[in-house]
Amino acid sequence: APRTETLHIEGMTCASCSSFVEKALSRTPGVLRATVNLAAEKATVEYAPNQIDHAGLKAAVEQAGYQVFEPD
Ligand code: 9UX
Repeated sequence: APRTETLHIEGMTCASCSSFVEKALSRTPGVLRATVNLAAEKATVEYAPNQIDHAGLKAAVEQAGYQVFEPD
């Protein structure tokens, strides 16, 4: 079954940034749906856990040029 995860993304300063991250996540294999809220600095990602995991989602964001904030 699909899972939904919220990622805290840092470094997005305009609507083009959030649009870019949204597209990057949406094109990532295993991602079913991704929406990014610029003001909230959050991405909501629905994904297939047998195809991608949290680390993979984080890597996709980082490859797009942004950071994922991970609280300790
Ligand atoms: Mo907006 Mo983001 O001009 O890297 S696209 S700041």
